Amino acid sequence: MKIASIELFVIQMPLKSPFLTHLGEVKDREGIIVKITNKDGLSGFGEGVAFSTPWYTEETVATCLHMLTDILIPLLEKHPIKHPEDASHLFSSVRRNNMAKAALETALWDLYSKSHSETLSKMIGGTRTVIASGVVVATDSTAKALQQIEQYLTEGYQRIKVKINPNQDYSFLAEIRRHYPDLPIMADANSAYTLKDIDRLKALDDFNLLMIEQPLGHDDIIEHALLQKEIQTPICLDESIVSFDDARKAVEFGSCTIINIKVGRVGGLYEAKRIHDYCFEKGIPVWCGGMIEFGISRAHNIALASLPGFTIPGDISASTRFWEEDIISPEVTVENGVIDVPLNPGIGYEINEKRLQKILLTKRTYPFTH
Ligand code: OSB
Ligand code: MG
Repeated sequence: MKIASIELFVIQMPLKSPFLTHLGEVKDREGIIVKITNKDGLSGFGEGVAFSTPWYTEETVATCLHMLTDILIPLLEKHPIKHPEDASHLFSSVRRNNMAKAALETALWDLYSKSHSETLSKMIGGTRTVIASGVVVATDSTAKALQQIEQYLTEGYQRIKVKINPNQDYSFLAEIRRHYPDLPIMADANSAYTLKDIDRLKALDDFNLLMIEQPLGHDDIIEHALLQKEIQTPICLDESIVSFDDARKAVEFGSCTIINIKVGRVGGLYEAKRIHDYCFEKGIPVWCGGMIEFGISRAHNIALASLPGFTIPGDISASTRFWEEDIISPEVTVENGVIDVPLNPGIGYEINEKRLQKILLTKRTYPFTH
């Protein structure tokens, strides 16, 4: 892969409405767009999905910029690669910083697929032509949650995820269930509980949830295994799984029976696919998580979710879920609960340059000299 230059665009866009969890509120989404151009003039795109502050993982936009600029881009310039998988191996000499690694690695996958005139989906082994779409309701008001669910169901979403915490769980879910007895619902706690809350968590078995996501510590797999023995609701891990080995250990240990795979959290598409392949073999269902992302990461998620083991609708919603106008063209749309896997090479969407310019904060260019 003969790289001519790498460009980093730092962007910021307001959300249509704030995204609220017990950890805080996201109102404005800052992010990093990576553009890698090869000597033939083809460009691949990736997205750094870290937030402005380290509330979800330890990375931030600023740490990602540092890692990209001072460590990962120089590493890639020094060690030319033939395939995106080589980048994954190359970056393994750097501890963690998975979202920074994924931002580059995913751009390399897009570029590699485009240079082979192949869709990213096919390039990574995808088999689906459409993927099932789910959406997240993140508010602290039951009335607003019910309103949003109603709206999302009319837009065709197949599955609803709600955010829960000890101040918003049993009666909140009871009210939603009362209105929607048969709706596929899951609950994401983002580590809001400890094992002391075991009775609260047991009580949630009443609601026939598809799963409860990350109830305990963000880096725990031990206590989740103890909890899973006590509750009927399947446990799904999100934050705790940052590598293939984490996934393997969590499955072997009984810490979860479902895994949320996020490309950024695990350091790229190669690692995401390895986790998928392992889970597929073990019969562990997986689904694709979301990061309140812009269109580029959304497109990478669509390709990932086209792999055969993604049997549960993921947090992959339409561009309009968060944005007045996305940075890709066409935008991601949901029809009858599904998103079409694009047929054009690479991620299959064009960049909306005008929109990108409008929300641009800073841009840096790194020409490769050899
Ligand atoms: O825990 O899944 C999560 C968004 C930001 C950070 C963490 C999480 C989320 C979501 C997904 O819940 C939202 C989305 O992009 O649809
Ligand atoms: Mg989650």
